[in-house]
Amino acid sequence: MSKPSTSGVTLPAWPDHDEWTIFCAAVDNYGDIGVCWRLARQLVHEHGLSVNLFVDDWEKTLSFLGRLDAGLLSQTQEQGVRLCHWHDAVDWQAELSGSSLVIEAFGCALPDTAITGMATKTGTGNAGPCWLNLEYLSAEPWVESYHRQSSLTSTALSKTFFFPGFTAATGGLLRECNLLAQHQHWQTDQRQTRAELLQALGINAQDLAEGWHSANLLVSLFAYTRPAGSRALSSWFAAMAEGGEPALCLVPAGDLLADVAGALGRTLIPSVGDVMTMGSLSVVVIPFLPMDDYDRLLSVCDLNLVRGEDSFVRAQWAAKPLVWHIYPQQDDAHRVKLDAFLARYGDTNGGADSREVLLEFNRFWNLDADCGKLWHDLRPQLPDLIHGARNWQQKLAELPDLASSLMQFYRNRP
Ligand code: TRH
Repeated sequence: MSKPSTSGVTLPAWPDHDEWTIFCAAVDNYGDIGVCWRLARQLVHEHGLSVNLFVDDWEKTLSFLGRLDAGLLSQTQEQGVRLCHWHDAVDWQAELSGSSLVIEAFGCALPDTAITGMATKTGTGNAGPCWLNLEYLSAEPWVESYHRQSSLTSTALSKTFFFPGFTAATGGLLRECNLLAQHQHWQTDQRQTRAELLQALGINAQDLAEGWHSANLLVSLFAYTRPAGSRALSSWFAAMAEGGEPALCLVPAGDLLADVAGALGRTLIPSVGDVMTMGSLSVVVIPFLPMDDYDRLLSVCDLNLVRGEDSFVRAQWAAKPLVWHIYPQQDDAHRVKLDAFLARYGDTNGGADSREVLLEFNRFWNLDADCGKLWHDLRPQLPDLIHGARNWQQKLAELPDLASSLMQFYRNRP
C-alpha cells in the first residue's frame, strides 16, 4: 500500500503493522504537542506501530521539535513518526483509510469529514477504527469511573474516553521504558552531570554569585506568567537572595522572562545566556531545551518548578521535589485539581514536617502569595524530600505506562 500525501508526494509503503492516527490541537503553549509527540514517538519505538500525528499549529510544532527547516512541507518523518499538518484541505477519507485507532487528544474535535470517513468504513462492513478521546491528566477520584467509558456519537462509531492518571484504575502516565534507568544514570554522579550540563549551556561558575559550585543549590523554573501584583516569584527570589547560600536558578527561555525581570527589579527582558545576580542568588536564562535535555535538567536539580501537564509529569519521573504551577482555569477548577494531586503526592513525600511545607509552598505558589517565609522553611527540608520524591516515582512506576495501557485496551477491544 502506498500512502497518499498531503504535499502531493507519494511516501513509501508502511511496513505491515497497525497504524494509528493522533489528532492534536495546540491550544496554547507546548503542552498538548509535548504530550502527543511523546506518545506518538513511544508508540513507534516501543510498540512497533506506524503513527500519523496531525497537528494544527505546524509552525509551533516544528519549532518545538527544532525542525523549522521543514516549514515548507506539510508533512515530515520525525524519529519514525509521520508528522503532518492538520489543515482544511486534507483528504481525511484517504488519510484515515489505514488507521485502526484514532486518538482525539484533549477533546480537540475531529473535522466532520474525518468522522464521516471513519464511519463510512463501518458502513462497508469494516469494523471502523477505534476512536479514543485522550483526556487531560487529573488526580481527582472521579477520573477512575470515567476512564474507558464510551459515549454515543452522531455516527455508528462510539468514542471512548481514556484518562491518564495516578492509579491502577486509570491509564497511567507517559513513561518511556528507559526513562528511570536514564535518571538513575544521571543521578549516579550528579555533580558530574551538573558540571557537564552547565558546560553544555555555556554557564561559567565564575560568573555566578558567591562562588556557586555544583554541590550548591540548583533549581529549575518553568511557570506561567502572573497577574500584576503577584508576590510569588519576587518573594521567592528575594528569599533565595538573602539566604546566604549560593543558589542557581535556571530559567528556560519563554514568556516567563518578563516576570523574571520584574521580580529581580529589572526593566529589560533578559535573553538566553544572561546572568542576573541578586545577593546569593544567580538567575540564568537558558535556551528552551530539546525534550530529552529538559529531562536531564530536571534530573539534577534539587527542586523543579514546573507547570501544565507534561513538564509536571516529567518532574515526577525525575524523582526530585517539585512545585507545580497548575494551568489556571476560569472557574477555579484548577484549585480542586491541585488539591487532588497534593493529597496523593503528600502521601509519600518525606517526613510529615517537610511534606507539609512542600505542599504549602505549592499552594502559595499557585495563589500568587508571598512565598518568602515558606522558602526559608522549605530549603532545609529539601534533602529529606528527595527520599519522598523517589518513593513517589517508584509508586507511580508500579503502574502500567500510558502507551502500554492504550495498547492493552486496543488489543482487548471487542
Ligand atoms: O506548555 P504548557 O503550559 O502546557 C499545557 C498547555 O498550556 C495546554 O493548553 C494545557 O492544557 C496544559 O498545559 C495543561 O506546559 P507543559 O504541559 O509542561 O508543556 C511544556 C512542554 O515543553 C513539555 O512537553 C516539556 C517541554 N519543555 C521542553 O521540551 N524544554 C524546555 O526547556 C521546557 C521548559 C519544556
